[in-house]
Amino acid sequence: MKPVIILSTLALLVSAGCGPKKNVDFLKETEVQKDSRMEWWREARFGMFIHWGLYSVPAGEWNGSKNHAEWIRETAQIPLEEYDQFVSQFNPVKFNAMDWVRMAKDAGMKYIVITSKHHDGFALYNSRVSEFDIMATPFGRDALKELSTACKKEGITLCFYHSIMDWHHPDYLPRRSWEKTRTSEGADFNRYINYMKGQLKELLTRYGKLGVLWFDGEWENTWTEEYGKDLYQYVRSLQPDIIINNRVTTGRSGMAGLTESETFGGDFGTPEQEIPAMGLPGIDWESCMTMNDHWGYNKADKNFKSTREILHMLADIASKGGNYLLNIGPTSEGVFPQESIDRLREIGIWMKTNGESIYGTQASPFRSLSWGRCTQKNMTESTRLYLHVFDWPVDQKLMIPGLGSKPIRAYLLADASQEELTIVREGANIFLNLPASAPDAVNSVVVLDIQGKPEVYDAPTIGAPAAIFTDKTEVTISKNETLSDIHYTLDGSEPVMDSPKYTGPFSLAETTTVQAACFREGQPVSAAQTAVFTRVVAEPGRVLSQVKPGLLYNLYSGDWDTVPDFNGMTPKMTGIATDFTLANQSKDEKFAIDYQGFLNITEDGVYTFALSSDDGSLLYVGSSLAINHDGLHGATTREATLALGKGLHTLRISFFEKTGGNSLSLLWKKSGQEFVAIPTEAFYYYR
Ligand code: FHN
Repeated sequence: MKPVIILSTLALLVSAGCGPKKNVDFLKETEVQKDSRMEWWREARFGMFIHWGLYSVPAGEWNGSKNHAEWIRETAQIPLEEYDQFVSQFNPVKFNAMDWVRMAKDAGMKYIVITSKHHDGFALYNSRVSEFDIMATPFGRDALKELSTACKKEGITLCFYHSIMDWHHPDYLPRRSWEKTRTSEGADFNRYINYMKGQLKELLTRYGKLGVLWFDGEWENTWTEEYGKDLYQYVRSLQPDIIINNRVTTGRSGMAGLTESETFGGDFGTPEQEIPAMGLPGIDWESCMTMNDHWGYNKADKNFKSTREILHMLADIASKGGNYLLNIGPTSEGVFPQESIDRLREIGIWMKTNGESIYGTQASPFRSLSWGRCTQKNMTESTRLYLHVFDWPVDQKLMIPGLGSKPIRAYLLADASQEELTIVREGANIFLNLPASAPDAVNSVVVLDIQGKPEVYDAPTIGAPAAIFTDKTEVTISKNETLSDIHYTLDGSEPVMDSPKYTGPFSLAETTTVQAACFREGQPVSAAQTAVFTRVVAEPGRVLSQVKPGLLYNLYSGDWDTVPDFNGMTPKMTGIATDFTLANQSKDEKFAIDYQGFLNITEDGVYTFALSSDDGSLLYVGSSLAINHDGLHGATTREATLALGKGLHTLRISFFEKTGGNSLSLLWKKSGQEFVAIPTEAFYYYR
């Protein structure tokens, strides 16, 4: 039996030898110091996430349900003593750290973030402060020590994911809501923090120089920003150059993963399963994503992203200045799923030729490119643009819109001879003449060197509260530089220098096509932008007597992949709803709900609806299907804009949940206002 050391705070400080560095406030680091610390990470751009632990033993399946993974103790409500039995079953005899590290390296990944401890509390390494660790399994080897050795040999930076939330340690609070018999009597959260610091000290002093401490599980009400700042200082005191993500503290904005600028947010933001729509200049962030639909191994989950999708995401993320952390969930035998191995190999082939267009690059100088993405590198007297062409132009002419800079040369990155491509300027745009066939079927990179820093004139943005209006609307045209002037037309023709100069918002009372472009010194310097604003007649509302407040709902049980046809089906439950909480029962699975009634519009106008759901949903308003958000997906949103007259409009929301998390929400806004939940008093039904 290994002696388990219970560390008091004092003992903790003494046992750390030198103990945390005294009187160093790492929160007061200068920008120059942070830039130096972040340099390798900003250069790397691409890393491997690994979720591995006891949960790989059940492999996602429990009592007939097959959609679990690393959360299985929670989602299947497995009592502690039952879950602990996985310790005696965890024996990854095929584990080979060097195989894993070489697959990451050959895929072009520069760092590995592996779960030293996930929410279940199991330590994937030899911990002296816990018996709930890998040394208690038949495997009996320190996997992280072997990984550390392999990473050092292969020049891959080793990083640890460590969960603040711990479903196993007696001092962690809160307990799981369903753990009715597992008392929290005597639990001491501060003692848990010392325990967690004890494990972090082991990880930070016995596995060599680490790149990142990737915290997670920071969202429960026992964790605070002060605890987070203290933990940040503690970790940095043991490895001053280590990088720590924003989940060390409590400011993260959900899965969007970024922290409001005024609050402490660690060293980088952590969007999860998503990519910020636009680049975030000056902000370090990393999108972490699964390769299929689960972080931990799920043997039934064959929904793997294609290599094409992954490579496009890699280019998209890099073009926005972010890092891509792509996840692998190894099996209980200690091997990567074959689907993951295949994709890593294909990614590596692309990276071997094109890695230069990802590593150490900065965000694109263009707001958007119709044919792909752009990354850039500052050179001494010039800038190197990497044009990631997803859609090879049929006419072999690649248009770079609004680039005012003087081009120097262009060539295919895959062409070792760097044979120059001809460059032609046509007004605001530059065209590169390309060969007939693309060097890569997924993403062909064209290098364009330009003089100095990029001078880009994005097409102006033409905006109004909505694309439709019932009476009149106000149009605003904007741009993101101050060097040019905007000229526009209202008849759909291409604007020229003599077209009206934009001086401020203007009103429209009829359907109009607005075109606008930027001009400088008498010449067009940006592509033209077009927007159509349509005058419509609001769908009239009805006046009905005997309606009552709320929506009728029918709840059905079943296993679907899309919203079912409810005709002829017998509901399991019916009732009146004033909101959608019935669809937000995170532990329920395989059900559908059909809400029907009326929406009361008190004022003629243009309304935009935002329907969010996990899984699929349909929104009918009045006579039309307003939003089709059907299918299996995470909690995502779709919008629709409608012109509705005063009165009652038929309303129907049909929703289904297969397995995993589920949610449903319906927000609306009037033109020019913010989205809000539809007030319950706006719902009526008729029986
Ligand atoms: O709950 C975890 C989840 O299991 C997984 O580790 C992801 C990866 O970033 N993080 C949390 C969910 O946001």
